Amino acid sequence: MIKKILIANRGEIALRIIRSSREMQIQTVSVYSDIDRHAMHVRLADEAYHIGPSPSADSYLNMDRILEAALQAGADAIHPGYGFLSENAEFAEKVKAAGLIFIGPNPTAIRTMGDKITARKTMIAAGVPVVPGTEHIIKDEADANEIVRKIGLPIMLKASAGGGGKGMRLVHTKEELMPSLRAAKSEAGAAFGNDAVYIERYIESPHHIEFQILGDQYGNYVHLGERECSVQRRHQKVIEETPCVLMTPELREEMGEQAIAAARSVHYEGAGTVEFLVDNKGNYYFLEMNTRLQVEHPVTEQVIGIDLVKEQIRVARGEKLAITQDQVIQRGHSVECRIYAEDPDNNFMPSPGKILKMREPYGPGVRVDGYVYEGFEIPIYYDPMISKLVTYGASREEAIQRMIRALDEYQITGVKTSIPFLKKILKNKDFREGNYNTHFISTHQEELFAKEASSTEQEMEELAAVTALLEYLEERKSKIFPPNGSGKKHSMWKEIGRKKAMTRL
Ligand code: MV4
Repeated sequence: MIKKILIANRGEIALRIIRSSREMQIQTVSVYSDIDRHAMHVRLADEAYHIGPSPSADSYLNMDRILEAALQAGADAIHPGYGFLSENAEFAEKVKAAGLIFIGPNPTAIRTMGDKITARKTMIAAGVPVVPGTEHIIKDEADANEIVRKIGLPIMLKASAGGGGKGMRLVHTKEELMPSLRAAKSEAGAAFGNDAVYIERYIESPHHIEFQILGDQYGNYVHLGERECSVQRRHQKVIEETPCVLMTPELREEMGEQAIAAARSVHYEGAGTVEFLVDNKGNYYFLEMNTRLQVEHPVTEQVIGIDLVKEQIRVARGEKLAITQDQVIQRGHSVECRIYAEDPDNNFMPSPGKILKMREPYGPGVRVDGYVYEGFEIPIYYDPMISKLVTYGASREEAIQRMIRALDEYQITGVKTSIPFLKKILKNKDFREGNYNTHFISTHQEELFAKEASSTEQEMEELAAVTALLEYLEERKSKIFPPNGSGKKHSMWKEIGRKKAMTRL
């Protein structure tokens, strides 16, 4: 039984987990750092424990403090959310050793998929197609030459301890190979404390398509369809959608089965994601498996009609999957936009600060997974994501049109946001036609970063906020000092001073 869950996270995902827990009548415990004392996840949980200073290394990554809070609160499970400790095998082990349930896969699955060379080996053994390349760590320069001779150029050098684009290097020519190899190894060593590097053939203009899977503790699996995540900037996803425009029922069934094979090979339990690169001929290759609930999980929830957090909890408490593959039906279309406190006109610099005024969109087919409120100050210490705006529609066209409408309604002042940039993507012809891959943003650079449109919009928002404030002040002023009708100008400032003096008398 799970009666009380500690959520080892913050922000929108902490709220997301609190909500599902509450609907299941499970108590919730939040943890928070110094700066998050007044954060929404602290307010919405049944209990909250302070776990340390603001930097995540001292709080949200502090395993012992989190475990201490869990034991003190009498929680029987820990949900790690995404990021932070969610893919840390050692943490999953510690949670178990403390007699608690880790809401996630077994530590071995996390470890296997966390090391990208081990993951590749495991996939090859399971018969899942991987990008042609090495099955082992590159031993030396001769080894690298031999591999390149076999698979040809261009290739990508990737850090085994990396993932998500960290420590990657594209190599076009023989001359670049050795310097790139040396650089990649030293970078990986410095960044991850592990300089193991492997080689993959470079896939030109691929799509990033991932499959959501769900497994229980008894070896039952279903896949919940795909998400198209090719709209990325510096390996950060910007827009995700499901279903994917280029998917066919046949390809979906085949890739879904391979995703399940990947999960099965590591006895995966709970919700997980298998990422693939898909080329324009429909060839697909395993890339990575994410052993956590992902940021973009809501689009799957919208079209499948399932609550993934509840499923994670049910699996963790030992229930069998309630659905079989033939009961999984994708209905309609869903799009997610990640709203960041970043300045698209200034190289996406983080724009932390206080939310002054905010009006969030709602209405048919709109879901906002957020956590900020008016007066909340977005901390500099963590990811600057403000919210995820998710729309649902009967068709792709409706979901996109709804997204544009919702973005038009969305008003945030106090910080710069990625909203104007998102609108430009949604209005782009190629995006509208579903004609895009991982190069989309760089291909449409000029159009998407055309300055006037977005800065004008931002200025209009600011002007609207200032106008609202002036009108409010004007209204208050006329209540306190009704117009005297004499038409004679006098200093309001002096008059306020006199009134203050009067009240002191
Ligand atoms: C690749 C690739 C082409 N060929 N691997 C980037 C993130 C990381 N998950 C893997 N990435 C890539 N790996 C081979 N063998 C191209 C990318 C890539 C990419 C992948 C998904 C989404 C956006 C991307 C942007 C640039 C490069």
